[in-house]
Amino acid sequence: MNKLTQTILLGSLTLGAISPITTQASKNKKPNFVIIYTDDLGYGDLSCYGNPTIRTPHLDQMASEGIKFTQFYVAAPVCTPSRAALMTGSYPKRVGLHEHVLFPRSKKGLNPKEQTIATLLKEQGYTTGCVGKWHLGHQKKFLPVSHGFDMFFGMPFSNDMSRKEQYLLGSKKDYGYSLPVISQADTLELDPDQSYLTKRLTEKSVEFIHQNKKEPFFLYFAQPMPHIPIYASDDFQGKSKRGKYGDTIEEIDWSVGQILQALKDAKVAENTLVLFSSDNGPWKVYKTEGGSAGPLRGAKGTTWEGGMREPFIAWWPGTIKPQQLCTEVVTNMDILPTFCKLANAQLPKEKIDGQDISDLFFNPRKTLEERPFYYYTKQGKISAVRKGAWKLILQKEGAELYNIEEDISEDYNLAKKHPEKVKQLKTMLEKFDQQMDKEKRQAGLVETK
Ligand SMILES: [Ca+2]
Repeated sequence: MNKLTQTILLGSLTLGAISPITTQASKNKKPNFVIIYTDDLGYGDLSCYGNPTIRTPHLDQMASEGIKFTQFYVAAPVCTPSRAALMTGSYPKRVGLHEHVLFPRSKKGLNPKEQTIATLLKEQGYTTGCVGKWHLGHQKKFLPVSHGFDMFFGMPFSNDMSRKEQYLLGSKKDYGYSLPVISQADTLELDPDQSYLTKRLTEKSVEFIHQNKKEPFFLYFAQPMPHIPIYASDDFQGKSKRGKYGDTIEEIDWSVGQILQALKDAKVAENTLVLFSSDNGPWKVYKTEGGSAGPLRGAKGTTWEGGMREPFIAWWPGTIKPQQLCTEVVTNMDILPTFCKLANAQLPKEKIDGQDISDLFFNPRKTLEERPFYYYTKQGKISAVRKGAWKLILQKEGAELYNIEEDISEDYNLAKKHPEKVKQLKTMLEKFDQQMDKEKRQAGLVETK
């Protein structure tokens, strides 16, 4: 045996001994994946993240049976870019969808050339379903069915992008459109009764799980709530202590319970990784009809922590140990490479920004190598960077520096005390964005609406 062969053999023996992935692989059974991605739900909206009045027993149980992450970031403080980051594993600017959200008159969408979680998993034999709000382009060439999803049932953009809903909100804004409900690429109806959206979308998701339980599947359940206008069904209206917003969250919690129960009923729970999060922070301008960011400063649309740090719960009975807490800095861009690793799928051919964090599922106390996280504004401008405990945020008046670990609420600006740190982080941020300018790819475009 030559030295190279010895090294390879030893290497694989060591890996085999420590990696639960090998156990999955040896069973030759690819795990199913479910992502439940809510809309505008804040860091402080769930009981298990400290909310004192909203009751979320199913999410609390999911967290107690799995891992609760405390430092999970989304790559943008608004819908479209956050979703682009989730689907592609990249900063929104890299895929050209960093400049605010798409509207019903937008001609842009996620470029069909981009490889998404769905396209990559589909190559591995997965059946893929998207239920709920897409918001990465409403024209046919941008819809989920053009991005690797076998099934789509839901809305192409936000639930307020409708003449009727704007009228009900008392606004004079007119998008000139009604909110469509789409099946695959066909419009089924316009302006659905939103009180029943959570129920209807949950039923579709449960149906998808049962229909595909024999094969590996990926379900992306993009909950359109609690984005304004918020709605809950009769069963939940007036039931929470936190008004209409609490009712809406409690119904989302019910929905999560239904999904987990469906996985148990289909006898696939032990082969399914379920992730729960939100696309961005709470829309506080709507006061009590918006959510809470808990101890975090800021809200949706800002690059303060409250705009971009979200609850993140991972559940995989039998593989993820119960009652785990993970305080590592992770992002929604890490989900794509993590799924690729767990499914033995190829990474995208083009450069991405996320990294595989599957080790944290098996050992939540593991320390990852420190890496920077960059915050872009809702208009797609570079705004802040976090590295380790430090966050530098650019303000009109100058750069501010916070020690996020000691000062979670970003109350105490330490820029004057640590000028070297400010300089170092500012250079890092500028270099990163300049590089991004060189590397960014184009969004998809259509000639007509
Ligand atoms: Ca959102």
